[in-house]
Amino acid sequence: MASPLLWDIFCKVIDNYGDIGVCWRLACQLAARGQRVRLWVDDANALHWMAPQGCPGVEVRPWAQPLALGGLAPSDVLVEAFGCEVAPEFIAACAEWTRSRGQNHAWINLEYLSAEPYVERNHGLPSPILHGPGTGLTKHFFYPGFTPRTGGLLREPDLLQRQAGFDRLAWLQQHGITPLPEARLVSLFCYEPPALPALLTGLASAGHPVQLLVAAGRSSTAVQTAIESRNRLHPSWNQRQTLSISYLPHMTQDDFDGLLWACELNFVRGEDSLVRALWAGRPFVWHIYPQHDDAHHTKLEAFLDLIEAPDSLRRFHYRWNEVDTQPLQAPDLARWAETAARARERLLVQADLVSQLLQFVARIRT
Ligand code: TRH
Repeated sequence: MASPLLWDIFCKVIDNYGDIGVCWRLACQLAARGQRVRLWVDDANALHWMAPQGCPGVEVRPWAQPLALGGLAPSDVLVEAFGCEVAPEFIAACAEWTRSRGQNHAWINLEYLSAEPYVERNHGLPSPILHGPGTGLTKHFFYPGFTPRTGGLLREPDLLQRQAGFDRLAWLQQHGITPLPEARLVSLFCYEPPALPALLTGLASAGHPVQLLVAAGRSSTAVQTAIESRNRLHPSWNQRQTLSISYLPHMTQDDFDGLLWACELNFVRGEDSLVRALWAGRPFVWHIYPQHDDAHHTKLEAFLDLIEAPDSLRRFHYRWNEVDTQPLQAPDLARWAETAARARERLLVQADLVSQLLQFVARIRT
């Protein structure tokens, strides 16, 4: 077995929880395979609830300006998450380590997740640095993805075991959630979809009780706003109280998994929770991170093609993500469950991201 490496992961929190969520998972999964990791982050606040337990082998360091590099042990790999532009003084140090040790310092640019075809074309491409503090180094692009010619998805080696041992009722009880008789449990993690009031009305008139578990943060605020507007415009929208709503506190990443495994339908968003919903294998709806030029519509389409989404799931996604303004139809859980199970099965065959990254780094360092 190759000797463990020292990794520096750089993470800039742009907004939301995805940047740090992905970097934390990556750091922990590397550490679980014997690697040592320094995670440099400009805002570590979310880690207080996402991972209060920390992780052996991962050291969280503040990405201050300038970086405190005095006496820093030379590392072997630099991961620049989502093109976050690593501090020039650190890149200069990497160039110096390469010169002094005569061994390549691997520099990885970890990209955003997409199912679009350019991912396969660009995955693994080198970009030699010809100017500036990193002159002589080569940056490599590493694209997560859903197909064998990409870097794969983050997945812990013990995921299936953990899932098999998951005790749904105990988990719900531990989180103060009492399942109502006959009720469907639905989790909601989203931004501010304009179709949210329509979703709530739809769930309230579904013909069976629904328990909606709303994630902390923007999702909670969005639901409260939507309810106020419903109450104002249609005071009787949930008169029979068939829809009950609970607002969840911020949970650890492990508990967030538990939430997705416990529910019959999961609304997820961004990048990391989408991957977790895929591993959960339950019907899901994705709120894609919106981009100004609507580039996310193409990204959404590529993903829906990838999972071979049936018509009902496509139409739901189009409305949820403002691709169109058609009325929101009721979820078709039976069909969507088949789609989710098939996607999961196919993706589980693929090597996970950390296994692929370790091999890739070993190759480019020689
Ligand atoms: O928070 P997000 O919307 O993050 C987004 C996306 O990553 C997007 O691509 C990126 O450009 C933008 O941030 C800056 O959604 P995402 O990616 O699902 O990340 C959420 C993380 O938060 C995920 O790791 C799960 C975690 N989480 C918890 O651990 N506990 C919780 O209670 C909640 C609500 C989330």
